[in-house]
Amino acid sequence: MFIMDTSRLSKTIEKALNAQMTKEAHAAQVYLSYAAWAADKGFDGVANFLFRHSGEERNHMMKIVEYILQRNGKVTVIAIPAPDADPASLNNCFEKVFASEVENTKEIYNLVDLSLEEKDWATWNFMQWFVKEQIEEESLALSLMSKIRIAGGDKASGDALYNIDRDLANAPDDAPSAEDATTANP
Ligand code: OFO
Repeated sequence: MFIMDTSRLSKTIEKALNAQMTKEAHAAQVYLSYAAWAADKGFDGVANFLFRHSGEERNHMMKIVEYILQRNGKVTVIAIPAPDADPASLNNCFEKVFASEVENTKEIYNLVDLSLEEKDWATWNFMQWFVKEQIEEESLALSLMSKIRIAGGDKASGDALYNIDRDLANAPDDAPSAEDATTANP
């Protein structure tokens, strides 16, 4: 009997989306581990910021799960690789956050490339949300790095670290987007 294939994703795209779903779950674990590290070191503001960010990464994972299901593809949940070692300092923590965002951006670009190659415009369009999100996430990570660099990097004083920690407790989850800027409100 002929059984119609109702999946709207090619096997290659389905595999790549599942891999990206696991990568977003991994990013959530990475932020979770850095947050727990920061809380343990007494940086409660940084911890709060990173815990919130871990939740955002989990939302990204769910976004991909929902898209695969919507396209009638198969979601494959596998083990999430463990995060790497704890940061050595707050400076190192922010450097690691930036590196992990850049790494994730590369993965997202690969998926965009693949959807372009396959002319899968639905997936291409879906992935544009992630392209935009990564601009914000990289810019947020860069601003963390420059804050601590100005404060003296690994040699930042206790006072400077205290101020950074206090600021991050109330920092917004998202960096402002260039697309929303106007001349009056750059
Ligand atoms: Fe999922 O955006 Fe960061 O990594």
